[in-house]
Amino acid sequence: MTKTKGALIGCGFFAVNQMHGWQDLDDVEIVAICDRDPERLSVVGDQFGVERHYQSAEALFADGGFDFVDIATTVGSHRALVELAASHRVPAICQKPFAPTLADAKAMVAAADAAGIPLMIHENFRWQTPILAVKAVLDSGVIGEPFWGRVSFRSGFDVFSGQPYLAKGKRFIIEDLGIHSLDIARFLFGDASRMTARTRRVNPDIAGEDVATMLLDHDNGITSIVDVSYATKLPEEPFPETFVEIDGTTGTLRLGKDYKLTVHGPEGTVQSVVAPNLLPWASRPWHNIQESVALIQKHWAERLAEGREPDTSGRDNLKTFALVEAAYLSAESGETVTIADLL
Ligand code: NAD
Ligand code: 89V
Repeated sequence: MTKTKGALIGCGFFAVNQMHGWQDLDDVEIVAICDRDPERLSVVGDQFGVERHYQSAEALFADGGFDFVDIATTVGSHRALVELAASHRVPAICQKPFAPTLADAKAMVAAADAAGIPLMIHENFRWQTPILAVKAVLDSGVIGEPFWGRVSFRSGFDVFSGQPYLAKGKRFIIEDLGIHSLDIARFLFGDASRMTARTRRVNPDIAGEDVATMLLDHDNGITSIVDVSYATKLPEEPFPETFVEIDGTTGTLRLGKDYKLTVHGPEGTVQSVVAPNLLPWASRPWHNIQESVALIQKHWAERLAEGREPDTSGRDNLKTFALVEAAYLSAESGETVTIADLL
């Protein structure tokens, strides 16, 4: 079998999951890795048996020999790296958040389009098994036409020990975590036209907001609430579970703690557990996110082979990123923001 060859840029905290995800795919091989930090290059190179190491992305692309690049660096480098991939006409995956600003994200989509390469944002939360289960219930029609929804992520988990940069940015929870929740809202309820948001910083040791409450008007008339918090101290820590509530014209759906799904419809109530699979390399409580990494990367490999745009393409993700930008604008001004004014 001829394998699709990939290169990974950024060998930090999260990239290890991405390397495992690639290793799980029989028809993909990561042939080269790149990180400015030689120690991370050695750690990841040794763990996954990758011999070609680069400290500069320019040198990696100059040598070439791969069919796509997986960019797993933090947001500040995303635009330059995607534009570099485009200049070499190499299909690219870029981690979320897409870019520091919407203008950067638009420029990245334009660069990929001009080069004729696919660009996928690694927006994996919609690929979580429980979220896919919720979508399947909605599509089945059992709760009728949804008219109200809530996507909620409230936790007191210490994310700063694994990802210290999260404590330093002026923007925190909407840009890092709310971005996933907003994408889930789009996935379940469709595109949104207006955003109203309020934010707070509860933790005095960080620079950005750690609580956000967002109200979305969706194009199809659904109203949803997306609420996120890293300042919520619960008796049982739910990290990293997303809870979902949906009311429809003929029933309701609730996704709650420990992945319990309750669907109430005209025929009665069905309860089930829609827990993610614990992949051999995964560890609790991250296994839900880790499985979604494997699933989105499988999706990329399939779409690349078929020559079709991935679901979370750069073009699609501009609409999620616009909600992030709108939430910050709304929280700052106190006004409702019209999404079309940003796109
Ligand atoms: P990290 O700081 O641990 O790792 C980033 C690595 O990239 C570092 O080793 C750094 O040396 C390297 N790097 C940065 N700029 C570079 C450049 N220009 N060239 C080469 N190497 C460079 O960060 P992380 O926690 O692994 O996060 C990386 C990205 O993944 C972030 O955008 C973060 O938001 C995202 N993330 C996504 C999820 C998810 O579920 N999708 C979860 C966690 C983190
Ligand atoms: O998924 C993420 O983007 C992570 C975390 C779950 C910690 O917010 O940064």
